[in-house]
Amino acid sequence: MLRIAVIGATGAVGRECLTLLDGGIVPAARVAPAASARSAGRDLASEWGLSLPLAPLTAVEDVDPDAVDVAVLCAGAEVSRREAERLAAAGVLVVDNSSAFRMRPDVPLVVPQVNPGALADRPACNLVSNPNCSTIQLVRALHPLHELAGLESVVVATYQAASGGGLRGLEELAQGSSRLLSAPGAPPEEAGGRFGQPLPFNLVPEIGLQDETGLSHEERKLVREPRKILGLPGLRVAATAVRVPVFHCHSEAVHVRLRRPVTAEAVEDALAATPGLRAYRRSHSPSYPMPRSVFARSEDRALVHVGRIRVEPEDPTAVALWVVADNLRVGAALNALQIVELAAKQGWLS
Ligand code: 2RA
Repeated sequence: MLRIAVIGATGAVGRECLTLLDGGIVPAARVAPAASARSAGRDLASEWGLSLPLAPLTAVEDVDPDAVDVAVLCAGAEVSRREAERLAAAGVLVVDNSSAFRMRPDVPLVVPQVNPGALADRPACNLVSNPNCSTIQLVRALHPLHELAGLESVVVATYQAASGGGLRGLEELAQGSSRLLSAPGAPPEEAGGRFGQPLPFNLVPEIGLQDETGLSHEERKLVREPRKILGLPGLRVAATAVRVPVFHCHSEAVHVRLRRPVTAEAVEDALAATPGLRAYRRSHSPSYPMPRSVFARSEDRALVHVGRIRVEPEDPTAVALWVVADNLRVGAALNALQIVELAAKQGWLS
């Protein structure tokens, strides 16, 4: 049984981790939640009705590496940069949710359903990076297509929920929406806030700052991370990431060019045969998932949902998909804990 620290426990992803651990996803002897010093001492088990063996919440800086086998970091890149290497150097396996180490060559970037081999051995640096939420659902949909007919190129447009901006993002969408509905004639809100622009009844085609090429931070992740996870350094990826006024679940319109021709039936069968995916065949009604339908049931929040499956009649190497997943669960907490589960199965975790 493992001793697991969840750092950033009071945030949206951290709370998701505790909920999953409470459900027994990883047999944990002891779970030590940590967050900012102002939250220290909170009894999250009674606050949130959890039954797992939960230690009292401590400040991140006070996490004792000798009392922990694994640390799951869900507190943002700044905390990760400050704490991850301290804990890793002391022998703790660190699973980091931030973008801090993802592209470091010596740090495995892992989606257990796609590249489990990346964890065949314990990384010498004791660091494992959890990919970005929109990357995880994308590669889990792309992988069966790559197995079926080889990936040539990908074009993806994402429609990302407010929960990607954490508890503050959810609050800003809720409060801003009710304000707008109660005063429709009010002047438009100023730019700024969690998403840089007002989100209620709006679309914000910029998630993170743009670089000199015009690519946003989120789009750079969508271009670079799949190449590392799929082991396809030359994979061409074009991405547009949009924040949408949806509370939970990211959606993605994906257009793929394959190396070999396929039929829609073969694509549906490949997706349907993939563990952890739910394929919506063209004969289904509806033949597509939606954020609210995915978030409505707990078992669906653990799956990647793929619908609107199309093969271009005049080009059977061109496939289109609509992919929806819970970004806090599939796209963060669940993948991170599945990494812990995989590491434990490999036998090199104490
Ligand atoms: C977002 N993927 O959706 C980013 C970070 N969670 O905001």
